[in-house]
Amino acid sequence: MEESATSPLNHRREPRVGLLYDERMCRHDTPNGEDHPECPQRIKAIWHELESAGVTQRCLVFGAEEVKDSYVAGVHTGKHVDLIRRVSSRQFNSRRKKIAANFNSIYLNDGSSESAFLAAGGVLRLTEKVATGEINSGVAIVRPPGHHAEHDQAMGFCLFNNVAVAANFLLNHRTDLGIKKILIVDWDVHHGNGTQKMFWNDSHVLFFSVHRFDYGGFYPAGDDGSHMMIGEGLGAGFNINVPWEHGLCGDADYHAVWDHILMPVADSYNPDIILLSGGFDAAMGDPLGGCCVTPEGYSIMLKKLMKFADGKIMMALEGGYNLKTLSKSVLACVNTLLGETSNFEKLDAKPFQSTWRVICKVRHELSPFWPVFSEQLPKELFVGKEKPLIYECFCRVAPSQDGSSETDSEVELIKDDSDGLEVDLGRSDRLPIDDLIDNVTSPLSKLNIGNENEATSLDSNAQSCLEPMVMADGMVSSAQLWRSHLSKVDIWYGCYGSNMWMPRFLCYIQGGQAEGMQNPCRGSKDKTPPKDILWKMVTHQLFFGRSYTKTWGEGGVAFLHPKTNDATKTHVCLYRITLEQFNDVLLQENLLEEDPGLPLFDLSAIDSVVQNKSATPLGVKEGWYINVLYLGNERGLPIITMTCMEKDAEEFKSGQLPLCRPSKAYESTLVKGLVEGKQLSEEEAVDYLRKATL
Ligand code: X5A
Ligand code: ZN
Repeated sequence: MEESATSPLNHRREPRVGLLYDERMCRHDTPNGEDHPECPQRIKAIWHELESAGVTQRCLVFGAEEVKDSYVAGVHTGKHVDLIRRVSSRQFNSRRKKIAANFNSIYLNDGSSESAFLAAGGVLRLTEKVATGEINSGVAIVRPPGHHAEHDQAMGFCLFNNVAVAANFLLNHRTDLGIKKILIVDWDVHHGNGTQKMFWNDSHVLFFSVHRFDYGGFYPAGDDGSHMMIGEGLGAGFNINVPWEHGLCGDADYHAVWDHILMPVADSYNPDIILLSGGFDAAMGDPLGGCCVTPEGYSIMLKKLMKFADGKIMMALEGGYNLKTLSKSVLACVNTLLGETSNFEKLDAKPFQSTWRVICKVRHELSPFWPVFSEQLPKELFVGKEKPLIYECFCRVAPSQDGSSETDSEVELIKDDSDGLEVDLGRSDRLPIDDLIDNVTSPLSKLNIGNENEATSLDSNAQSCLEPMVMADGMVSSAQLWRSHLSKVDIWYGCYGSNMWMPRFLCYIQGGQAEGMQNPCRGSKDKTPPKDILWKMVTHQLFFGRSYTKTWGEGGVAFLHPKTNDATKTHVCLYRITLEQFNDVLLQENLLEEDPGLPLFDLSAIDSVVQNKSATPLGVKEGWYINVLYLGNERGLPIITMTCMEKDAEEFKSGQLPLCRPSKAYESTLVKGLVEGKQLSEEEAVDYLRKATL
């Protein structure tokens, strides 16, 4: 870097930052003026913000030129390039809407084609300038965005994959520049599915994406964004996904991922240039993202990236739909590239517990490829590991300082301290309450795209979202949030007693009373029947204990000895249900009457039962079936069951607790289960149950 020693003030010369902007990219719009979040105003608002702040004068400003077809064809099919080339022409007037509707979340008008070629061309030229050293870094304020576009199709508001076109250009058309390793960082709130696929087998491009995933429920839904997607062939280990389990992630969560995943890997990879898929829809207040990143948060992330590749960074705009936070965030990024060194207040907010879980999963998955990931993370990082998850947060409307109206009031996220643990005011991301509720509940519901298929999928999406209850005292309970999350996780529930008989088990799911039962069940909140049924033998002893139960009257009921014993084999019927349903079964098995508002058995409990083979539900001390056992896994999902505590089993054995034959009604329920489940004949089943004893 040149130091101007002759300058009277001995100022370090400002880095050369290129800005690319071209109003012609505003011509891409909805065909009949319908509202759409990906609107022309987005780039106008950014440009206006940069001008008002006076930063455009400190940068080198470039207009866009249309990309050559041949460069786009490096990552897209010729057919797709031709279609986008021609789709805005008059000959396509009558077919254009239909073509757009055939893609997922795409609109097209007579300006789309030009915008798409300018966006890709702009990103390509600015990237080239960074690569040659003409500028130190660049920001391409372009639209339509690119990272969802796949080799043969437009998708998710994206027509061409602008960043992928530029990366391919450097690697295959400007080999003279000596760029052999490109790091693509995608911090748009959505997964960069298009970019991932284009460089899936390529070790010259390390693709890193951090995005909201919601167990595959967030756009672009499915498994593509999972942490398991690490690339293949020569590209194995060169695709890194960091999938958030939920919304509300903010600076602390992103910085934790930067510090413990992206920085170490960038250090090892040592890229020649960084291309940033800079979407700003993870920004606080974004109508689609539901996350909480601040402009300072983005600055810090960018600053950390500037340590690599000699600061050669080209940022291309992707999403970002709140015009205010979008333009403030881009301004913060440009200032950062210009070398601004304002000291941000030390952010003392803590990452979510789920963030540590995600970080550990990603590091584990990629540790065969990146030795730094094999290092153990310092234990202090996990302070409060046993502390509540996001759904145990409450959002409280704090009385405003000056007593002004409700709309001015601010929201604080605090954790429920009813268990006497410290109240965590760390996450004091401040948001207007309406935004907060909207962002958590309906990240997609405001979208209305002129596409029938999309409309239905949006509806069902909105439905599956949680509905926090606003309570009388102004508390907003996110008690329903845990249901929404755990409803997306499947497990196998292993049954060895009356639940082996499907009609009896269905009472726990759908409510009601099956033959032989003396009481009805209330059922689960989610009445969906099991998605699959399997049978398995386990090496735990089956026995009958207790002498009376509310459901079956006189007689013993089935237990599994919590310890394995290779000499005994027990039939277990596995139902594939959701973790939410498992929680409801756990409640009913233990006759816990009230909905606890919190899950008894959450994802960390699953982690712990898999690791330790046994776990007890959160906060439950009493109950006959509070010992959750891990019985192995089937098709990648854990098999769990519930039985008595080990000390109870010992007491049954020693006679302190009564062992007792089952009643006729109970026994015949188990026989029906084994017979209808095609495991045993009636005689065999009777014999099998008679032999079951401690
Ligand atoms: C670039 C981008 C989002 C698409 C959401 C579609 N696309 N529902 O942010
Ligand atoms: Zn996005």
